[in-house]
Amino acid sequence: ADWKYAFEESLTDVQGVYATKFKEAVEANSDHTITLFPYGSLGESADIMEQTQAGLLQFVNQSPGFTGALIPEAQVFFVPYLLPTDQDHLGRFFKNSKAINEDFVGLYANQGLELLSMYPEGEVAMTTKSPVKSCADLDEVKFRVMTNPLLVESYKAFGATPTPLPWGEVYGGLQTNIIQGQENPTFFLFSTKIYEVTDHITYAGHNNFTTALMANKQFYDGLSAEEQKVVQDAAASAFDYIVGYQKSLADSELDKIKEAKPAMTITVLSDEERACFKNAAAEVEAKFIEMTGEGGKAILDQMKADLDATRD
Ligand code: 6CS
Repeated sequence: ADWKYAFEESLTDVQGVYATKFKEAVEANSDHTITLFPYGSLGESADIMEQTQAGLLQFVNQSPGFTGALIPEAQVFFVPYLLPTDQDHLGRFFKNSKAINEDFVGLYANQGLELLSMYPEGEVAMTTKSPVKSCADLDEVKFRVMTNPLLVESYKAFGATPTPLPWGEVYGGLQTNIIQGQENPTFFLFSTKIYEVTDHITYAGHNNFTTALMANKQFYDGLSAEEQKVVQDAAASAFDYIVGYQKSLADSELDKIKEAKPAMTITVLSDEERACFKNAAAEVEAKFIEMTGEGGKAILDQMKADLDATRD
């Protein structure tokens, strides 16, 4: 059969490269084909999730930044400084974590979704119209975030005025000054030309962009054991590829931004300058537990244990 797979980025972005690897592996190992639907072809992130839950699509790549509204525990990815900036540690964590590979699989299943893979897309950077050296600089800044209640809490705790918006409104919103800042991994700042409508890039090390591939569960459960293995193996090989692929991507794409816009200021905050962002983490973590209760606390604790276990 021909299976439909939608994702939130272009074909040449990280999600598109992952999707291409997944498609190649499925097509090489079965007689099924996959049609890829990049960002925009079927609507926003929320639309492709709806279409997958309704069974119109078989696969969807959606980031917890959007899934957090559906699965509150998935908001855990927005507790600041929970994930390490070290790419090798991150790769080991996603591959081996019980929270990711068992606990979240159950939570997604409750929403009719078979979670196939969670993977990193790179350290998140803030891009703004005015320089950011501390939380105080975010005062009065309308800062776009993905539609995720905990991410709203994060940016409140950082001192900004969080504004949840779908991706399609971000470039125009910055252009017309409805918002004055947003965050995303470096490669995305280049590929979507967000550097054209912001003047400052700031790295606070507060997060790494996580995303997830899932299948409609009814569709997945209806596959033979052999087909399920093809799907799982394809997700695993795409995962292995993408972890290496995105490792040096932030550096190469930052160079392209510098070349495209020499006036762009790029700041890596010092430990001292990061203090207010780090202090906000405890407050956001408490909010997460308030929102998700015992179940959320259990997954947070499991993630911390998994992160410890995968350190060097
Ligand atoms: O900020 C966003 O909405 C988007 N950012 C990335 C890196 N991927 C997809 C998502 O829609």
